[in-house]
Amino acid sequence: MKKYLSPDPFKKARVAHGCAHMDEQNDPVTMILRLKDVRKTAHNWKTFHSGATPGRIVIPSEVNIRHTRQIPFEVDPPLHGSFRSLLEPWFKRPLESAYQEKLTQQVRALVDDVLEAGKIDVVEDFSLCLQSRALTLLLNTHASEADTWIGWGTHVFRSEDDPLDGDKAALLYDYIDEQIKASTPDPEGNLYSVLLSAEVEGKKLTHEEIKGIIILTFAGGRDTVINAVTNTISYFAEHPESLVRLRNEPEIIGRAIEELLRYFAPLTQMGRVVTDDTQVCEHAIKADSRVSLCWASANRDESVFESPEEVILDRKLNPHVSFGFSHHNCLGATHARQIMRVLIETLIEKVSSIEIIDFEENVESLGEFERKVGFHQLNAKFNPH
Ligand code: HEM
Ligand code: EMZ
Repeated sequence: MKKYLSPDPFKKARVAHGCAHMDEQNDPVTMILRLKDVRKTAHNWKTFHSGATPGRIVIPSEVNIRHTRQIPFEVDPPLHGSFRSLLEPWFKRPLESAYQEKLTQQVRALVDDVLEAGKIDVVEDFSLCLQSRALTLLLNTHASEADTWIGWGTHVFRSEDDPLDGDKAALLYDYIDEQIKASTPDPEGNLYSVLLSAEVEGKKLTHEEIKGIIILTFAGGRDTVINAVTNTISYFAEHPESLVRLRNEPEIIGRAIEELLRYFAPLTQMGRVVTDDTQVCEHAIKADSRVSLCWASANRDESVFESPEEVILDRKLNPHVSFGFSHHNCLGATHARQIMRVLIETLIEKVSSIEIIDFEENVESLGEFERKVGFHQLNAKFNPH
């Protein structure tokens, strides 16, 4: 069995029913598995809303470990749109060349370290460092902040063994409270200062609203980016010829990024709460129950993607939903795509091969399904040209 593979556990249920049921903390979830249904449901925010009790649309539910509403993630239109208008220009900064140059310097330095180090754990020693350092660019904070964030481990408020560990969550919340209190309003400053000086619908943001935006920026871009980077490394470890191909055909790097994101779907699913009795894929769904948009399954929908279980680096038609769909599509996607691009360009330039020594997969248990979403550990050695 190839180590990089991310097998599709949903195929049978997707083809036969389009839906599946999952029990989760006494709050069951109907999982929506086909691309068309996922898109339709994501678009219909009136019937499938995000503005439920904070934490309830996340699977596993975070209602017991989080009371702050994440913004704009847990807000519905029209208020959602007002927050998006405020945040979008900030989250598009990764398109600027100065931002890309700094990111390139960070990634080159990290790859140089790893080439010298011998055996490393790609998750802890590479992906987590890359994610944390790159986040200092997105927040526009001092580079040394990354060391604190690296110390928190791969998920910012779920501990590895206990997804509902409240103490771990408190660490992040206290840190953010302090950072907001220590900041002063400045529209040209870091994200805290920018938010302190901003208005939405004519009103200054409250401490709790700023906290909700910052928690989401830390949490939403943490394990997702770590999974994307670690899975990408595992793929190139087993496909050194793909690195050679991308060096010879740099014009397909953009497509390769989308294909790796489609195949690995770093975020498996996200929930919605149903506002009225309704139906999805011919199943009756009661008001106030949960459904999930299963991005990972939708990305393998055989009625849309040719050979969905294969990584086709230059795949042309690729309407994947790894970054979600419609109103809540990922605000961090520009940053995440830049990370993938700089990573691939740096590997092409500096690395001839990657040897995997041993690994421990990160497998999610989702009712009847088990899905590999990444690795807990991936010990490997990078070799230079
Ligand atoms: C939303 C995936 C990286 C911040 C989403 C959604 C998905 C997703 C599927 C939609 C959620 C929904 O519809 O309920 C990913 C993946 C990433 C990634 C696969 C990496 C490969 C990031 C990064 C950040 C970020 C780096 C910021 C640091 C957000 C925010 C939202 C979001 C703020 C909510 C947008 C809204 O509600 O309007 N992401 N994400 N994400 N993501 Fe990401
Ligand atoms: C939430 C989520 C955001 C959630 C778009 O996804 O990411 C998860 O990793 C967090 O646990 O709280 O931020």
